Amino acid sequence: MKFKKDIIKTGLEKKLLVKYGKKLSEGLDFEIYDALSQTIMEEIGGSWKATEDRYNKGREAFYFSAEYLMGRAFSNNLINLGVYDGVVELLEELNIDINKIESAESDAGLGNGGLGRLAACFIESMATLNLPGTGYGIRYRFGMFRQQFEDGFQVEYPDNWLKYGDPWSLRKDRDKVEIRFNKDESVMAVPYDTPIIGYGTNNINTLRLWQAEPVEELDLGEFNEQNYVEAMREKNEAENISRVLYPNDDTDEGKKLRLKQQYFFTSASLQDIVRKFKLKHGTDFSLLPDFTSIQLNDTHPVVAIPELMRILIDVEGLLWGDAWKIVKKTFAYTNHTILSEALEKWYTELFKQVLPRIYNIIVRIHVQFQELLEEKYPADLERRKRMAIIDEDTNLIHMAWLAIHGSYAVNGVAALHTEILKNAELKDWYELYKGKFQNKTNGVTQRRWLLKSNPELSGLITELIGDNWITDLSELKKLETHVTDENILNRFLDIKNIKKEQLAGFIKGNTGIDVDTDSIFDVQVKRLHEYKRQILNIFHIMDLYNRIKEYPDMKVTPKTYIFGAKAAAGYFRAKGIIKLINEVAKAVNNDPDVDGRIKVVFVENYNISPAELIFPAADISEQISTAGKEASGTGNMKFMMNGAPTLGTLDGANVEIVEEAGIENNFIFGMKVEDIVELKKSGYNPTEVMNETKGLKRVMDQLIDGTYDDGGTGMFKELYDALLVGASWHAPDHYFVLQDFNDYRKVRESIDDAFEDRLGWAKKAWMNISNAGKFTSDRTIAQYAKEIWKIEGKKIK
Ligand code: DL6
Repeated sequence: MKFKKDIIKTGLEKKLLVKYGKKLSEGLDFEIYDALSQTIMEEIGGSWKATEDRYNKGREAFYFSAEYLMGRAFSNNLINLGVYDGVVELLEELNIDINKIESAESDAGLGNGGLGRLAACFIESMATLNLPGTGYGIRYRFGMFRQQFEDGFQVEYPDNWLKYGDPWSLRKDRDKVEIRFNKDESVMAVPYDTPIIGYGTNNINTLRLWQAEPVEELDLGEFNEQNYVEAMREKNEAENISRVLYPNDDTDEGKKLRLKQQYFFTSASLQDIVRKFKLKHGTDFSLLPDFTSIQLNDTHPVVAIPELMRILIDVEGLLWGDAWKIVKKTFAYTNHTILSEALEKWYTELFKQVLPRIYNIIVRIHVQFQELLEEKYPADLERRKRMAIIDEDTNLIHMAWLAIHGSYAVNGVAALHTEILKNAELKDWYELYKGKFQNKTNGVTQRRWLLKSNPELSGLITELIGDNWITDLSELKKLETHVTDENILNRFLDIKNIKKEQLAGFIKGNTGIDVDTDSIFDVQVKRLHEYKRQILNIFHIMDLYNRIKEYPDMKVTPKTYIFGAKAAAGYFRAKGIIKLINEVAKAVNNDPDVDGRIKVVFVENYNISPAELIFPAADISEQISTAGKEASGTGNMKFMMNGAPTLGTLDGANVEIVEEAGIENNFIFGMKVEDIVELKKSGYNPTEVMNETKGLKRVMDQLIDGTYDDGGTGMFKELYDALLVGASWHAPDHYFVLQDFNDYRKVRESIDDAFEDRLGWAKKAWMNISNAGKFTSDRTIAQYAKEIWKIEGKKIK
C-alpha cells in the first residue's frame, strides 16, 4: 500500500472525533489504536474486495481450524502493507508513542498453542504467496484463558479480548446462516471477516470467524410474564457456543458444548462454500472438488465430512454414492499428534443426542467402510476392529479414522512424525491408503517471528544479503559466508544483548525479578504437558541448586532459566509442575548461596506478545520432549531463526533443524525413538535408574520430603508417584524423564563451556540463522498448495 500521510492523519482525526468525540491530543491509547486501525481498514478495502473477486473464479483452498492464535494485528499489518515506518513517523510528528499504541491492542488468543499459531502463520503465508485461500473458524468471545500465579499456583481468568471491540474485523450480516443441531435446536452463525494481509503484495485474503447468536433475541411472551431468565435462555444458550475457546470438557455438558462448537463452525463454513459454489457453477456438484479443497486442521473440524454429506443429500438432493465420491475428493486431513488421547473420539450416545442426523450418516459411512474392509481383509477380523470408525465395544466414534477414510490426502507435520504415523500409529491406514499419505514439515512466518520481533537482527541480515529473505527465506543461506567474519559475529552478539536487555525489562515488569543479561538465557516456552518434559528442566535446576548448596564456591556459569507455559485447566499434573517450578524459583532466586548466579523466571500468561520478545532474546532453545512424542514443534523454528541453538532430543522438527544447521551447532541428547522401543522391550525400571544416577534420588526425594511446599495439595507426591509408581492409565515414568536425566545434565555442562567462547558461540548461532530457510511457513504452504490443494498464486494488480 502506498503510504499517504495526509489521508491517514485525516482519517485518524475524523474517526477519533466521530467515534470518541475527541481531538488527537485527548485520545487514549486504545482510542488512537482503534481509529488508526479503522483508517487502515478503509484504505485496504479496495484491495480486499479485488482479491475476493480475483479468487472467486477458480479453484480455492479453505482452511478449517478450531484455533487461530493470531496475537496482535496492528504492527504486523502495517509492516506487511509496507507503511510501518510512515506511520511511526506520522505518530512521532503527532507526539504519540507507537509502542503505547501497539500495546493497547489485546492479543487475539483464539488458540491453545502450536496448532493454533501454525494456522495463523499459514493464512499469512497464503496471502503473501497470493494463494486463493480462506480461513474458517470460531470467533470466541473469550480466547485462551489469562493465567495468573497465586502463591505459585496457576489460576485461570477469562480473556476478555473483545472488551473494546476489534477494529480489524467486519461483521457480515448478509452471509449469516442457520445451524440446525436437531429438530428443536438451532442457532445463527454470523461471520466476522478479518483481512489477512500478505507481505509485498496487494493481495488480501480473508479469515472468516463465526459468532453464534440466537434465532430470536428475546422471548417476548416470557418477558411479558416477567420470566426474565427464561426470556433470555435461547440467547444465552446460543451465545455459549462461541463464548469460550475449548470449554472444560471434564463433564458431559462440556463435551456437548465442544461438539456443538465443532459442528457450528464447520456447518456454517460449508454452507458458505456451497452457497458461493452455486452462485458460480450452479448445481452440478460433481464439479465441487474441481474448485474446492478443504484442509481439516486436526480432528476438531472432521465433523465437516458427514456434514457435507448431509448438505449434498438432504439439501441438494444428491444420491448417497454420488455425494460420497464428492466428499472424498474435497477434504484433506492434517494429523498433529500421535498421543492417542489427543485423537478425538465421541461417545455414540452423546453424538446421537446432539447431532442425530449426522450420527446416522456416520453410521452409514462406518457400515460401508466395514464392508470394504471385509472384502479387502476377509480373514483379518482384528484389523477390521482396529479400523472401525465406530468402535462397537467401546461405543466410540473415531474422528481421525473418519478423517482418513473420508479425505483424499493425509499429512503429518514433520518428517519423523509422518514416518511414525506410517509405520506405527496409523500403520493399518497407511497399508490401506498408501497414496494418501504425505509429509508437510511445519514452518513459521519470518515476517512476524524475525522481521517484526527482531528488527535489529533483520536490519543486519538485510544489510548483508538484501531484503529478499522476507519473502524467500532460503536466501538466509547466503549469510553462511560471514560465519568467519568476527566483526559480523560481534555485531550479532551485540544485537542479542539488546534483545536480552529488552526482555530483561519485560521480565522485571512481569515478575519483578532482575536478571543478568550476561547470563545464558535458557528458554523453554510452550504448553505445559508431561511429554514436553518441563519437569526434566526443573529437575536439572534442582540438582544444580543442590550442588551449589553443597559447594557454594563451585564454578557456575550464570544462567537465567526462563519458562512460559499454560496448563489445561483440568490437568492436575501439569499444574503441579507449574507449582514446582514456581517453588524452585522462589528458593533459588532468594538464596544468598546462589548469589544471583542462577535465576529461574516463570513468565506469567505466556502468549504471542511476550513470545515476540522472548524468541529473539534466547541463547538456548529447550526442545526436550520424549523422542517420538512432539509431532513437530514450531517454537524450535522461531528460536533457530533468531540465533538460539537447540538443546533438544531427536524429536519432531528438531531432527530437521539439526540436519539443516549441523549437529555440531546444536546440543542433542537423550534417547532416540528406536532406543525407547528397545528400552521398553527390555524392561524399564525407573527406580533403578533413579538410584543409579548421581543427584537424581536427592531431587526425587525433595518432591516428598517437604523441601518444596505444594500447599498441601498432594501435587508433588503425585508427580513423584507418576515417575516411580505409575497410574492406572500409564506405566511409571512413561515419558522417560529419569532415564534421560543424566544425558541432559551432561549436555548442559557442555553448553556452559561452549558459551564462554563467545565467538564460537556466535558461530553456532549464525549457522542456525543461515540454515533456517527451510522453516518458513511459505515453504510449507507452497507444498500444500502444489501437492494437496492444487492451487496457484493469483496476484491482483
Ligand atoms: O503442528 C502444529 C503443532 C505441532 O508443532 C506440535 O508438535 C503438536 O503437538 C501440535 N498438536 C496439537 C494437537 N493436539 N495435541 N496434542 O496441538 O501441533
